[in-house]
Order: sequence, then structure tokens, then C-alpha cells
Amino acid sequence: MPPLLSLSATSRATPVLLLTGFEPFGGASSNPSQDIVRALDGKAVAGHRVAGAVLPCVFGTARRELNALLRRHRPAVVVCLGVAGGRAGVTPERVAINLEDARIPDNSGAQPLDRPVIRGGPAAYWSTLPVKAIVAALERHGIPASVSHSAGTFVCNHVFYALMHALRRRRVRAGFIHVPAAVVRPGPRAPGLPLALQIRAVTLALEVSVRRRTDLRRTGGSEH
Ligand code: PCA
Repeated sequence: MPPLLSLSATSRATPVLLLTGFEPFGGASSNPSQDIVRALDGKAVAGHRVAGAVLPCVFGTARRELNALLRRHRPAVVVCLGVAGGRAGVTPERVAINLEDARIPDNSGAQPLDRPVIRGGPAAYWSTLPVKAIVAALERHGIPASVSHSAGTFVCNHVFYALMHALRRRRVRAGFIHVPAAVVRPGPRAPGLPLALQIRAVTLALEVSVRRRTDLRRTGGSEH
């Protein structure tokens, strides 16, 4: 069938943007990062095809699945998502650290303490996404956002560190963004953002990640 043939020829030529999220964890029944990935899987963003995948919230397995996705898709850009309940806005992470110290068990019941993600790896890797430009773009659209300097020490940081380690010798822009809880009516007692706004925010973040090779020079630091 000619249309199918030409479709597969186009999709092979189109660079892939790998977008991952996480399954629910810690007793929750949903995870907005999973819902965002499902909404954007297969979509076109800035000349790239989004390949979405949901990772298990399990140390080790998540890292192996991520590495398999990198081998399968050979992506041009990678953005991993996870939820950070309690945060009010969207927070691109600046740094992944070589540490696992789980406050709660992962979805397999494992709870590593004071263990490196990769034995012998450097203490940290920087995100190669334009984190400040992403924040600026979100703010321009009225979406609360800030640069974060800690992705924690649970499975999100584990995946973020493993991602940057896997790509350390490759010119593939990659990083991690924490999204807040999905709430219908955000307020001081219910920090978070509606899911539809989060999908829009991540779409904007992906566009900026594809288009900007260098970050903006603007304030984005914090005192604590
Ligand atoms: N958030 C957790 C793990 C999975 C997720 O979505 C974290 O921040 O580590």
C-alpha cells in the first residue's frame, strides 16, 4: 500500500524526541507524568516525532528500560518527566546526583540507602536542556515554573543520572522536568496545576528544548 510505505519512510527520516514519564508510586492511583506522556506520544513537536514511554517506578528496572529506549529510538532530544507532589509549578531540573537514598520503597519494595546510581561515576551531571529558557517560555504563557537544583534521591534522580551518564559522550540534548500534582483547582492547600495546563507546559518545554541550543542568561538560582 503506497500511503503506508511513504508514511514509514517519512517517520524514519523524522528525528525522534524521546519523552518518558512514570507509573504511579507510593500508593497513588495516578501520576500526571504518565498522563502527559500518553497525551503527547506520536505527536509532532518542532519537526520531531514524540516517542512516549512510561517507566516503572523501580530502581534498576527503570534505568534498564531507559537504556533500551535510547538504543531503540536513537533520539535527537530526550526529556524525562516525573511528578514532584508539593511543588506549585513546573520545575526543569538542573543537576542529577550520583546518589540513591529512598525515603519510601519503590514499586518493587526496594529502598536503597546511600548508594550510588553508578559506582565510580562522577558526583553529578548537568542537564543539557536550556532550563532557564524553558522557565522563561512557561512564564510568558502564565504557567508557574522555576529552575530546580535538586531532583531528589529517589527513582526520578536515578533515571535522570542514568540518562546523562548514558549520553555523556553524545551530542543529544537531554534532561529531566518535574511536574506538580494534577489538581483541578490549585490553591495554597492544593499545590499543583490542572493536567491540561501541564500538557501545554510540557509541549512548550519540548519546543524550547528542540529549538534552543544554548540557554538564556537570566536569573534562575535560589538561596535554598
Ligand atoms: N516521581 C518520583 C519517582 C517517580 C515520579 O514520578 C521522584 O520524584 O523520584
